[in-house]
Amino acid sequence: MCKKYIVFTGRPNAGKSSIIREVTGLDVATGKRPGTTRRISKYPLTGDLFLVDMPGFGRMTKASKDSEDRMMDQIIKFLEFNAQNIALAVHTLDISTFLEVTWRLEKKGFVSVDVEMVQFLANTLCEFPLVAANKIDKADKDEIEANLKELMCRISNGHPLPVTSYVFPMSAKTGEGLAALKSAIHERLVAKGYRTPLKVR
Ligand SMILES: Nc1nc2c(ncn2[C@@H]2O[C@H](COP(=O)(O)OP(=O)(O)OP(=O)(O)O)[C@@H](O)[C@H]2O)c(=O)[nH]1
Ligand SMILES: [Mg+2]
Repeated sequence: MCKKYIVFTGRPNAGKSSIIREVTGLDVATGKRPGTTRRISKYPLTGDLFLVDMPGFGRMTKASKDSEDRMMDQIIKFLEFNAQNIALAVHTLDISTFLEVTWRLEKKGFVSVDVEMVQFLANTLCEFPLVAANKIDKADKDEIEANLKELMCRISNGHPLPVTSYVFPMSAKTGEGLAALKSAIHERLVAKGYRTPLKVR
């Protein structure tokens, strides 16, 4: 059997595991501190389909630079090696702090890790990933709107597709926007001929 994967990527603490719990019902570990998911964790769904909960990548307060680099390396290798067998990628980010974090990085001459990862996934998988713009409950509406606008502007850089249909503002905590993401995952899997494991209304 050739395994097929639904992968969730994102920085530490973005809410990957929380979204996986809500969307699939899988009992994956979540935690208040960054670095809860420590290895590439695969969970069987239906048939040959597996869900992959990735560790977070990017700066973590307690991790050494070496272990962060090693983790990023493992994630990149997994994605490149399995590109043909990735049924779907969902990149998760904390939209409530997106601009603040992005500006801080840009001042130092770096590109947002989230923007880089979305573009890396689009290039490696030859398909734009779904983007879960999580934690909308953590800032007011205007701030979230401004952050979403900047996110879309940055990730669509040179991309001809209308990214609005790929970005899902949501909160794993309140459940807002979760149904839209779940439907999009379901629809993409069905379109590719997978027997979908998700129960959508
Ligand atoms: N306010 C708020 N908190 C959230 C939301 N989603 C997740 N959290 C919280 O954020 C923290 C991190 O959630 P996880 O799901 O463990 O995040 P993760 O991306 O899997 O983190 P790592 O495994 O460390 O990479 C937990 O305390 C969650 O309860 C959200 O939409 N809103
Ligand atoms: Mg996790």
